[in-house]
Amino acid sequence: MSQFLFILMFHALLMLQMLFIKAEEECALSEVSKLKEEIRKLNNKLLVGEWKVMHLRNHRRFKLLPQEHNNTYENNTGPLPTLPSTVGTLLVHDRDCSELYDRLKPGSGFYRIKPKASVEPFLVYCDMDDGAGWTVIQKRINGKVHFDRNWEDYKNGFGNFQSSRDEFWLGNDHIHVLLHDGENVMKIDLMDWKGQKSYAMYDGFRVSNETDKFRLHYGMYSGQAGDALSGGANMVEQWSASHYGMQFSTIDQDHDRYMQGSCAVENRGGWWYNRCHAANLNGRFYRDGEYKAKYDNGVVWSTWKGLWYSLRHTTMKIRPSGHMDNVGSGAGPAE
Ligand SMILES: [Ca+2]
Repeated sequence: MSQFLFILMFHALLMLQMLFIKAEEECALSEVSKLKEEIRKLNNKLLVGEWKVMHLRNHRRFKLLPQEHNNTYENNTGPLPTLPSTVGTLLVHDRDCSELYDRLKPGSGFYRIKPKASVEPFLVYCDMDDGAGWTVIQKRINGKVHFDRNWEDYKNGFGNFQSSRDEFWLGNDHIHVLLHDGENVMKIDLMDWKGQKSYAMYDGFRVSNETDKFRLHYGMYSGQAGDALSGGANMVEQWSASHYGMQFSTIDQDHDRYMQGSCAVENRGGWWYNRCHAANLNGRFYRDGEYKAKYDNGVVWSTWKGLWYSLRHTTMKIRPSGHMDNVGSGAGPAE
């Protein structure tokens, strides 16, 4: 009997031990699954973080520049920001390149500016070699960047912002905010394929906001290349090609006055098209000057070289009218 009891107790103990081990295993398994869930959440956070950094880079709200690249004053005055959270907190930001020029008189290069308190700082190329501080909004120099882009690209800006030979469109939102306050001048520097330079200037240059489709306004023309923005010399040309008061159009948003089609699609660029243009600085980059195509879709300033000549270099740059003391060298894009 006592032997039977002993066997029974032994089995009971064995059962208890097994139950205990099973409970421990279950406990460990739930711990493991909890840990796995934590890892999954952290992985998600990491992915979201990476996506945010990529998004910020793409929209140039901050930019990592190589250390050896020393033509920005930020490199000379302190460490480069490496995280988006440092933007706007560590550095002094000027409203535009003219304010930076007045404050520090640095050389031409890329700098962060902050035109308005409510706007995140963004990177611009400052042309400091043509009288004073010009904020460059467009540059064509080698045809490496395609300009037949959609509305979002033209709104946010595209191209490269690292070397003086980089091509870009600063972005309609940025251009609008740069021009929101006071009177501004726009200077357009042009160069043909023989190295000949010319320029056009407009005072009272304004671009409305996205609600009004970035509509273009400007005042008096001056310069050497002719008033192509107003459509040329005669009334018929002006009726069809003046860019004054036009809304911005891109390949996916047609706000032009050409009822039969889309000027942006025909002319391969985003611009203030009418029916369609006498100036098409965001057009297709042809490498030989004179070109043949179905449409006059080159990089065109018609009052200087005609509709069938595509320019080699173009720069569009702006600054407040108050900085007019030493302007109009006609030097063109700095090389
Ligand atoms: Ca149309």
